[in-house]
Amino acid sequence: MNRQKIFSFIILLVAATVLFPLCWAQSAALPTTWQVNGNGYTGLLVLGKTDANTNEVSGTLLGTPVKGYLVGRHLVLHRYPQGKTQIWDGWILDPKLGAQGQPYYDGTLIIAGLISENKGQVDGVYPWYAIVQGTAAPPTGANLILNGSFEQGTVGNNRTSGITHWTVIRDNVDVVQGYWQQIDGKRSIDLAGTYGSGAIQQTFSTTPGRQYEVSFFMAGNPACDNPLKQMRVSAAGQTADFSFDTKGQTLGKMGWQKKSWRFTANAASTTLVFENVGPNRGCGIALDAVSVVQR
Ligand SMILES: [Ca+2]
Repeated sequence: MNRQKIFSFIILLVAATVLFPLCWAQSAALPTTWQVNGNGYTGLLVLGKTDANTNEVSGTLLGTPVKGYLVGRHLVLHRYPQGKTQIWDGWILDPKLGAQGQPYYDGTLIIAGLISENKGQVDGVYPWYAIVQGTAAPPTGANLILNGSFEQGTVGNNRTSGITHWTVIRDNVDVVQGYWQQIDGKRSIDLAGTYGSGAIQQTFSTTPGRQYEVSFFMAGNPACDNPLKQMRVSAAGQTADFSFDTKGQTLGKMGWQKKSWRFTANAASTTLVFENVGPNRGCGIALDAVSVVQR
């Protein structure tokens, strides 16, 4: 590199340093909803407002609350899935100010960066990316629930977080594979796990004031307990009760029924809860194929 080129490069660097924050300040507001798609992670990143004094930003990432910092275009988010610590460290890029990375994208604003896992000892660093959707609302008809068919995770008795993207919030539930007649894929849930009466939940991004339709398949474990199984579904402070009579049903003929229920969101994220209710402990409501769609 000759002197003139070095000089030009320094001028460019200084100009970029000065202009970068100005351009950023003058640019349109940062989109709040991003579609995450990379390294096995699919779902939404919803960013809240950045604190102008501290640069702190919070939001939800793949349905779980996250906190972090947004300094200029540098975004760092901390996430705690299943007892681990993840740091999502990325840059917001666009074609005009895309000097931070290779402009391999088609002009869409993106976040590109790394995920590192566990504090201090980095177990793995993976490239990731998120593509902006352009609107706060996900595409109509998209299922907002991840692993709604319970096919990912640990089979058998689950007390905490063995079911990918779901959290067991009370007692325990069973992920059933091969035991009874399935309705969607290879696995489904018995909401009353071994000697328990459990509850599971998942959080996802919503638009306040919008209506959402929850759909699922329901049956009951006919092998023990009172034949009448009961369940409460709740979201955004609204609830609905469901029951299923296993009289006449067998493990080979479960009698799965499709059910749906609507609620209205009152916040930027909503937690959907399925809980087994009533006296049954061990053989409760069977649940599968959960979906939530914005109406
Ligand atoms: Ca399933």
